[in-house]
Amino acid sequence: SVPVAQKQKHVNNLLWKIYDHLHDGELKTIAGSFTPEADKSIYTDGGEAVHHLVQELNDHRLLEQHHWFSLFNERQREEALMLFDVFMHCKNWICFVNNAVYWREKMNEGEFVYALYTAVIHSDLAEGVVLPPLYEVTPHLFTNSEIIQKAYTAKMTHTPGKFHMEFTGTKKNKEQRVAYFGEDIGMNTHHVTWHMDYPFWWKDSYGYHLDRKGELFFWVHHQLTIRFDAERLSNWLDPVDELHWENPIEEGFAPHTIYKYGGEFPARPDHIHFEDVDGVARVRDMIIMESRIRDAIAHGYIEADDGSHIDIMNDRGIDKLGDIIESSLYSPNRQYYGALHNLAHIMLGRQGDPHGKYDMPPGVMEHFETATRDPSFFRLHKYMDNIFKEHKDSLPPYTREELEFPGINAESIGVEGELKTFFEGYEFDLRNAVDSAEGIEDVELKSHVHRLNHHDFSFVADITNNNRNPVLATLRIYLCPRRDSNGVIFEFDDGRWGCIEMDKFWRKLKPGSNHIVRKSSDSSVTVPDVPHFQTLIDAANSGNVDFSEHSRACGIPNRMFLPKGKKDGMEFALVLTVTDGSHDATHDNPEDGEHGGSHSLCGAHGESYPDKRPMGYPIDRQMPDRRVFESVPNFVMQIVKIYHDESVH
Ligand code: CUO
Repeated sequence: SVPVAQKQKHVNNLLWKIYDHLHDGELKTIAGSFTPEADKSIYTDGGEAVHHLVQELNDHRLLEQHHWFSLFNERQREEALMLFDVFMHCKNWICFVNNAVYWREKMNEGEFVYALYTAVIHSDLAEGVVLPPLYEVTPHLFTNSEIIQKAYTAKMTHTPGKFHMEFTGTKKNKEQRVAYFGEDIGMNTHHVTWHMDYPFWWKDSYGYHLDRKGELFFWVHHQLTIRFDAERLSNWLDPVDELHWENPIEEGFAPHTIYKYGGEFPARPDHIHFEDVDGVARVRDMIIMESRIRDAIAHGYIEADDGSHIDIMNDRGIDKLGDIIESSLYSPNRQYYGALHNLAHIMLGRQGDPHGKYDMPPGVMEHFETATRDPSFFRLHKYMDNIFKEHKDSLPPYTREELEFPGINAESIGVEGELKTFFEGYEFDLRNAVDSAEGIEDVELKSHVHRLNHHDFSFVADITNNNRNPVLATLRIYLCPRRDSNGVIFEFDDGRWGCIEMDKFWRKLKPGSNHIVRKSSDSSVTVPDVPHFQTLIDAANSGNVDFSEHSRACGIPNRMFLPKGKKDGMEFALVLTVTDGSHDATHDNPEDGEHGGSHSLCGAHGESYPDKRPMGYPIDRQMPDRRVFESVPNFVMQIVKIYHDESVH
């Protein structure tokens, strides 16, 4: 079998300068004589998947190279998935890499990158391989056109350069104050990776079931939405309002981003009304889908395509709702409920040219890499979040018995160290943004960005176990903005929906008092920075590729763990709930494993979700009587302040 350092090297070289011919001589040699269908015994399906793709190639049906790619384009997605299917049916790495080299030269580059990323994530053959950060593979989707143009000039004049990337827009646009969130390269990596970990096109025949995929869709986007609202509050802005099909979109957007091939991303003026989009959907269709979904919530059941009713008035209802709203292939009735979310992305992406009069390429909303740059992303997701909330609010509040943990007293929750945010400079590599020109050597090209970070700290908790025996406990920590943009304290039931999940972990509690310290860097919602592409190249060349902490790129960047504070402090309620781990935990000995670092938002790769409770428990359901929450001895709350250091580090 092939050592992982070798595989890493292959993946690096396949992705380096994706728009150029393969540089790596070794890869070219191993694939030099490769014909995909020559030996069908290298595939688990007898070569069926690859036969399909070869036919498309021979019939000249495949999308050309040097053309934009969007996952939301049905035909383009179909082609990318044909290649994904080939990778997933390879019996060994040699088959995988040979096909990669072969199809890299034949297929559209965007399709190829997408197929390779998703296959490396989902195939056992690629275990241990770390994917380079997409912002250093396809930088066009993560930086603005001004930077790209400067990089080209620098390359042609052979002058190394570092270019300062500004956030899109001007001070005249209030939205610019929070652009650091929607345009953060790490946040975008989290978002695009989540959609690769949990693709809407996933079928279990690829090898396994994606546990609670629909519920994760709700939860990961709910967390994005309320994190964005928390950032807005710290910047003196109101929370996002939901969009609606019959109302103006309000914010326009000028993306200042450019495709490698395909021109500028289209812009959209302020205050326009939704228009039907030719070949996609009518506004009327969107309203019908929405009302069918709202009816399902009101009735408490979904109508499956075989006419049966699926009860959603329980903990699992949210998972089914997520499936129908996104919609994924897990949806029990795509015919009837449609694809509200996916179509909405396209609808929003096309509002600048709804009838295709100007032959514009897809908008930023039509790529998961770029979607959060557009303020309408958060309006769209707030709209869907409110539909999910309608369902959650239709469930009965938790009873005292469902919240209690007999014998357990949560005495205190607090912080060791200071909750302090700041902006810092960070550089990433732009060399892959520009073409290799004959006779012109690579020069150093970097983009310099400002990004949010915070000082390290720990959560500290004291818990008394009055039972005679040790118990396994699930600790959940939430951080909830305390005041609205006018400084008024949130009503309890409004405030709880805005709670940010900070951590979830398991501990054995011995009888008596337990002092628990949990480092901010250990959080179950975050991941560290993805290693630079160059770091991965150097590591593979030296044969030293232990990147175990980077096994996944899905997760909020740890430096954005804390929402930005204010100079004089911004108030949050810090909430700890301690519940019975022997009831909650899916896996044995959950206190030993971390299930891949970011399991709260991204699950445990290929396994069942580690926590049996609904995501967001216990603040996911309405709480008409706050006294229940306050009187349960295993819950505790503390007001904390997050400060912001205004000097840039
Ligand atoms: Cu992640 Cu709309 O689902 O972008």
